[in-house]
Amino acid sequence: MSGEPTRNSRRLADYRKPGFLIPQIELTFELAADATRVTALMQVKRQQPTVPLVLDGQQLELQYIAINNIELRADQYQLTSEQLIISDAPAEFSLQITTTINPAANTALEGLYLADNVFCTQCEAEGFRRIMFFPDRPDILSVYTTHIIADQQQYPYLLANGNNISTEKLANGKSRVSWHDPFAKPCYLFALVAGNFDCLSDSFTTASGRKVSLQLFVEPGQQSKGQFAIAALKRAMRWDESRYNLEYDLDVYMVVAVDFFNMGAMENKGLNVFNSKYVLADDSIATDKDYFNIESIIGHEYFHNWTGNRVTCRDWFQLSLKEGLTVFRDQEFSADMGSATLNRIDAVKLIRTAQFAEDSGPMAHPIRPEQVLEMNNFYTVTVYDKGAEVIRMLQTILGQSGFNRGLACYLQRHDGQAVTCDDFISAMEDANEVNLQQFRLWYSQAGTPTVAIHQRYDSDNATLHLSISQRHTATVGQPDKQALLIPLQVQLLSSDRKVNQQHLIMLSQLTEQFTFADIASEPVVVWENFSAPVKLQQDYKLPQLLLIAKHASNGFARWDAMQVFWSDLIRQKAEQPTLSLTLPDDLIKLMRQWLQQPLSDKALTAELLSLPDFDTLAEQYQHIPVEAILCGLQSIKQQLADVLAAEWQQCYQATTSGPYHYNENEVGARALRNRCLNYLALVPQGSQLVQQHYSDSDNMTDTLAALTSAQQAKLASFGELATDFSHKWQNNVQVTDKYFSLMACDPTDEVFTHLTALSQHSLFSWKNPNRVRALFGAFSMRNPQQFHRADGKGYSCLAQVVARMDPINPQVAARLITPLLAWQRFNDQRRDHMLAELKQLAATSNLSNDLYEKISKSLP
Ligand code: 0A1
Ligand code: ZN
Repeated sequence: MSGEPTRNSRRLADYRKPGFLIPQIELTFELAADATRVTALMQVKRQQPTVPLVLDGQQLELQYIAINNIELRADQYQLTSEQLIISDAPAEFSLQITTTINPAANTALEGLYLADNVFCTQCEAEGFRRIMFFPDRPDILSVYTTHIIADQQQYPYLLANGNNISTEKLANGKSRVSWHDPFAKPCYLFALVAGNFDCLSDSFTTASGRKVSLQLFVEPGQQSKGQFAIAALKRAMRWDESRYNLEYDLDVYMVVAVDFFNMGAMENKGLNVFNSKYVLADDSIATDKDYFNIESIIGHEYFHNWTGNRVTCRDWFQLSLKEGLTVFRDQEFSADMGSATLNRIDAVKLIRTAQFAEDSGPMAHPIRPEQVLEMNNFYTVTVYDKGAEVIRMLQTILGQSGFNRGLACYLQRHDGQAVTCDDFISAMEDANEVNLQQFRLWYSQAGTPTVAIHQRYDSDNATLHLSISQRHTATVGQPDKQALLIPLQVQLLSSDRKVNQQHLIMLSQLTEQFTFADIASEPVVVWENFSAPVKLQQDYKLPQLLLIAKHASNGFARWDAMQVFWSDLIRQKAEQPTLSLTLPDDLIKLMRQWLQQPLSDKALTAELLSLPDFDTLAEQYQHIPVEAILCGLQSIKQQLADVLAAEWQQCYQATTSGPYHYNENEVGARALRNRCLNYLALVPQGSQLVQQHYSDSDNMTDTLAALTSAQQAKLASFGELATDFSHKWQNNVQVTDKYFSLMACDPTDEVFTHLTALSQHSLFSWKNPNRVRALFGAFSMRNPQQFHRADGKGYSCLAQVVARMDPINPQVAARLITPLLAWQRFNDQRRDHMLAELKQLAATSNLSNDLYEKISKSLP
């Protein structure tokens, strides 16, 4: 069953209700590395007259098929490379199918795979069809019973969804373990794991007093590295109860950490599978960011139990129904666990870089896409993170209690169903008695709106007039757009502080006027919290930006004002490359103040003192001026380092650090101290300080801060420090990933030598997505100097990696190729190099659907 893959896109408009339902299924897995036998016994019920029963199936060997215990003859069904079709299926019957599959050969990590001696499944989005013949679509909900038979010594733990119902020892050293999940679920939530693990056990008593057993499975010997994840899980469970009144529903919640995984984690009912990167942590190997990610992803998967599992998606076009909502929920959780301001800043950075870039590129799609070739290509920042922004706007519009009412109505109304984004909005409308018709456009319209605010202050009448317009540019397949409902949360703030008011302005027209009376003196309009995923234009100059940066009540807005200032300055350089950039005294004065007296939120102080990164700036141009951005950033950074050298030093010394603890205050202090270090590396005394920082460090955050500061400042000591680091951690695969990423960010030509050498490192494997992403993902996403070299060497390096990865793991290959798709945004020379690489890839035989879809959309 091989040959060229089929290239049939599906459309949302073509959705049809299922022809048959499968309310119950009993599965038996006889696990063996290269020939696992899967027997499925399904209860099938016809829903539509005359239609054939169509089951999906890929890379399966059919062994046996019977209806009501009578084996079918070969002429009673049709088998293609992707489907099994039974034309004359009765109205209600039992269907038995046995297939064999080869988990050891499955390097795509979709379906059932064997890696590192662990059998593991990944079924979302359409991986179940690689396990057995089944209508692989999320609107078929079944109650699953799963039996697993395997060698007891090699695979002491045999896990599946739901509650354990029996464990038996068989003859010949095997065991048979059975599971039953009472909640009907779509097949993408099915999971099976078999392997040898250390198990951390804990328990959680729900608000209504039910005791839930919590089990975390990690690679033998790694038990102590699972404590943080378990504690985070308990915090998430408590938070969902107190914020949304949502309790866990099974007797056991299991999490398994595996090193081979395509994404971050997966919310399989009662049996989450996690990339070990987002579970394993202790104070010596995890950075503050790692701890943050673990808590947020543990939360995310747990929150899916209601938003995704109990109420799921009717079809994959509705993916944002569960993902946008669940990202929003995990963001709110993280905001409550740490610095809300920092969380908001980080979320906005992601939108302004990756999401805005996606919106302006060939893969632009609305948060509810309308046409898909390979579903795996739509697990995007648009569906996830812009999706979360859309949910956040609903909360802004309805207020937190109105939003919570709407969510409760949605979950109650649709419990146990597979529904649509429209159903979600209807629940919000009904619970709040509002009409959200115009708001629904956020689901169907792609692209980033630009909102421009023009203000006129009438001092005679003490009145502020705002003229606000929204502009929409065409995106692929969507030339015409309509006005959106956009909530703008603002503060009016005057320099004499006589005016200080909050307003929620609702935009609904392309151009609108708003008038505010009794405004005693001319204010600035401060945009708070990035209340909508738009680009905002206001023409503020330095004095207004400084007023906001100093005095706005919203931390996000203060940071944003600084970002606007730096962006404007770099733009001057881009427009006039010979210009030497000078920094205004008032700005230096303000930065000096922050360094001498940091705000109580030190993490925010660190952000206020940071320049925007390359990607944020690049996104602000239709044609990206690579050199101007890189040189501009470097020149500003050096000037800041020099002019404020004494203050960086003073703040560095004053921001003390005791033994490592992960908590909000100390995370903030480390961020600020390491920001100072990063500038200090650029001044003469810096080298010594960086080395000291490295040798004094008792944690990974400080260690990596020393290493990256040395690397970016091109300090002579960098090589020695990096070698020391790699030796120290040579037996730890997770820290070695950090070492790979570090070396991939070398801003000098040397990086290509590192990439070649490290791809032959004993811990590197092309089959492991974490390794490949650590090395080549870091190179293409975090090393703009070398990746965007004008001679195209960076592009050709990435294209070779993509070509090599596609036959091994198409999902990973398709994610890696993203930066090359944006060729239109670069100058002729870079554009030619990128296009040449894309064309060469396009000509490869047996290109996966994943890559084909992206490349064909991008090529002219
Ligand atoms: N639903 C998971 C993400 C996920 C998606 C696809 C996967 O394989 C193709 C794996 C995981 C989440 O949102 O966490
Ligand atoms: Zn999710």
